[in-house]
Amino acid sequence: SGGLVLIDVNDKTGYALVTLNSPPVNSLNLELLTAFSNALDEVKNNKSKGMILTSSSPTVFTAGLDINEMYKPDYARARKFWSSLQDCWLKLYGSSFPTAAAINGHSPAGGCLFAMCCEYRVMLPKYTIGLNETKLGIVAPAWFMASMKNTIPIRKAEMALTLGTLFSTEEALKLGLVDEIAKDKAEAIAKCEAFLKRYEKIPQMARGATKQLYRQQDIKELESSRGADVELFITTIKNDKIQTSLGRYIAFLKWKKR
Ligand code: CO8
Repeated sequence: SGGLVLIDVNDKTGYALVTLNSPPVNSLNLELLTAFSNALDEVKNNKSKGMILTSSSPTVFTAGLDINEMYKPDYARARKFWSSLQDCWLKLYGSSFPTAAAINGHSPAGGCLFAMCCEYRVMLPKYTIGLNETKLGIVAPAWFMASMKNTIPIRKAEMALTLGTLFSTEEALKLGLVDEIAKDKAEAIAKCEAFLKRYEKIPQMARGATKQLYRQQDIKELESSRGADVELFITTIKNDKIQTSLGRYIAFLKWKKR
């Protein structure tokens, strides 16, 4: 149905299923990020016991940031865009409620970022996931890196980032970038529910505070430098070489479709 982000709270479990619903590939533009940020507020306010993040696309979790927001952009809009991405990361990575991702398709760049912000990842076979920014000639910000360091061994993270590796589901499992593989979306959601259920015996306050304390340093670093981080983004995308890379990448995506 209509909304860019669908929220469906399961009355039995108390978990909110949050579905990114911007066809064809859930590329994260300003509108989708704003809707997602609002959805995260709603899940917090409706006191859901946990959240499962997934996609309505049959083959793509999300294609990451919408490259059109970075290629020859309107700079006022680009500032809002980056700030809304910061909002989403701060809210998702820093949420007190438990989170899991049912990764039912490809999950490059920003898709991998959101998946890594969750505390558990279940992925369908034969898709790809990773922070592939260097392959586009761009640099993942430090807070993207922080989420990866929080997920996989630190040396593997450095190599994955510098190489811009997109891992297959099976490689991602071996690496610990995903926790389980599921044969289809329903099974992925069920496995996420089973993960969230493990917290039912743990006092909520202690659980949430522990998660937030564990992630506090990363959160604080961005919170204290949000304005500078926006300006760094703007300076970066103003660079001619980066514009050329992004333009080439868009052309490549169109070419590979033929
Ligand atoms: N942004 C904008 N449009 C996109 C994007 C995207 N990220 N991804 C796909 N599209 C478009 C395609 O161009 C195509 O458009 P059209 O129909 O007009 O030709 C349409 O969506 C469908 O795409 P595909 O035909 O490619 O669909 P497939 O199902 O074959 O493949 C994939 C899906 C695997 C997701 C593939 O589209 C893909 O690889 N996309 C690019 C993914 C990617 O590398 N994203 C990186 C984005 S950068 C990022 O997220 C972090 C940046 C950090 C900022 C750093 C500071 C500068």
